[in-house]
Amino acid sequence: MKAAAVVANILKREGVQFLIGYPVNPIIEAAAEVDIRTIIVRQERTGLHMADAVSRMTSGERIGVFAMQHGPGAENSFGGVAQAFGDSVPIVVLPGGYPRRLLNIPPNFSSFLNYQHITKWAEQVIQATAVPDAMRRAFTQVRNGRPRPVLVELPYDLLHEDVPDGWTYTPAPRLRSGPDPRGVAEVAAALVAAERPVIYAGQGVHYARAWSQLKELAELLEAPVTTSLQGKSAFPETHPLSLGSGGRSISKPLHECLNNADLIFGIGCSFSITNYGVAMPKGARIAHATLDPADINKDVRAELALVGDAGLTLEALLAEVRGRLGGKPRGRAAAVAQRIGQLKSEWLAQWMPRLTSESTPLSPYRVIWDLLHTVDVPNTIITHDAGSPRDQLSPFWETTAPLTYIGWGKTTQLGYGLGLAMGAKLAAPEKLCINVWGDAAIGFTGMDFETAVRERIPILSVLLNNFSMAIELKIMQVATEKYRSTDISGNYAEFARALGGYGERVTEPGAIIPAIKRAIAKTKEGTPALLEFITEQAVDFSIFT
Ligand SMILES: Cc1ncc(C[n+]2csc(CCOP(=O)(O)OP(=O)(O)O)c2C)c(N)n1
Ligand SMILES: [Mg+2]
Repeated sequence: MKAAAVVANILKREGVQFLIGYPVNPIIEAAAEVDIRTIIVRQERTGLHMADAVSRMTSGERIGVFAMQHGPGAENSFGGVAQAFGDSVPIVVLPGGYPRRLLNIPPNFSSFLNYQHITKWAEQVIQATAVPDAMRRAFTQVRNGRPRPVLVELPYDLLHEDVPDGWTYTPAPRLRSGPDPRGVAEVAAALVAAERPVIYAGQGVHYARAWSQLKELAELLEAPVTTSLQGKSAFPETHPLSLGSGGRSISKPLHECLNNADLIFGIGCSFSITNYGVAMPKGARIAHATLDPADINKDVRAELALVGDAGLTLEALLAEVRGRLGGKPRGRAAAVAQRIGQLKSEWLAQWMPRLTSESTPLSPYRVIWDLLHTVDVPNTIITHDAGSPRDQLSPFWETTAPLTYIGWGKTTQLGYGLGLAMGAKLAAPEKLCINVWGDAAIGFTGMDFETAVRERIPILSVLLNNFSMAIELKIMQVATEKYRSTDISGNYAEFARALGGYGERVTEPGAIIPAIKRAIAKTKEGTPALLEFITEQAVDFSIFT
């Protein structure tokens, strides 16, 4: 069997249903031969974003895989892999390599060398017989420990060579490790002793599918819960103990409760300092549970720490906390919920004029508010983009079911959201999958709307067109005044139609909801839709300093 066919067979055994890729790479043809659906994008970056969403939306149960050619394909993929590394997403990247006689000779691009710092595992295969071993190593790495991209570079000539009969392959296991029981007792004691604890959940809870354990612990401790952007939807945001998600912009209950916490318990999170995550208050007491010891004491000092899978950690803590509390809550919940509820009403009252604004150009907040109240939220997966749409969407979009929001931002590549929505639709075809982006973001990856049309991936794209990079207005005042440097232009509804999708431009507040309904109907018929809302250059965000 040719090495390319061996790779395809191994992917099949690993449960891979889609090979997303861009030619030339013989693995694409070999995958089609074994009935793995091949999906060809318009540029590598979007394909990686799609693979990324497949992994995220299945909690790593089904790993997204992307294949591209040596040289330009590998070079052009860098952004997609870097984004997955930044946000800790487990994907398998299969670049072709130059033929072995030219493999490591300048100026030929070496994926093995160049991807070292944005993968957790990178291997260059130089013998056809080593292909099964290399794939076993890659899948074992990607399924275990800290989720991050892995890469196997397969030289072009090698892929056409025979792997001798007799090779075998067993799918890689997914192994979990639990926290030290002594540490669990310490953290449980601290949580029980705390008067005003706050739980901060990261995406580790999604990967461990530990949503019910998180809820049980929060309800037992009667503690408010927030999440990182990546962890958003790990806890129902309509729950009386929810503070909403962290991010650059946040809710008032989150700001107040976090700053008044006497203990912050982070579960399945890295606590990495980022502009796109809520900052931990100075001097806060922190208990940090994560599966990656490299995150402990990295950006925040942890008074207490646990290393292990988020599900096993929460289960161990639940047993300890139950023991200490005699199995039931202490009767704090009503007061905690009342305080959160009051802060939330104050905050929403302040924002309601923006969320229900009748002005034109449209308020982006009105578009988001109408969208939230038109879709079936638990059956919708939504993602933001970089720029203002992220900071406008994330605090006001209340998730009610796990894995219904794809939050990101350890690095913030404009244009990421489109591929995420497309990958989410592949992983969860029954859900409405939406990306909300600005007119600068569409400039990066917009051509892949054609991929959504051609590959029958009927997403809903919500474009907030303000003919500007509004988020940059404050910091590019002179360049804007002198040279119009933040201006951009385009008619994206026409663009969507030109690519074979459904496109509609919306300018009036009363037309928002009917347009959303028409677009959803189109997605149900199998046609991707793009709604282009003409919005004001809003620069107001729910930021607390
Ligand atoms: C690849 C990349 N380059 C640069 C940036 C920096 N950046 C963040 S948002 C933004 C402009 C966003 O404009 P738009 O998408 O139209 O949203 P708006 O703020 O206008 O609502 C820029 C340049 C980025 N996030 N990603
Ligand atoms: Mg804009």
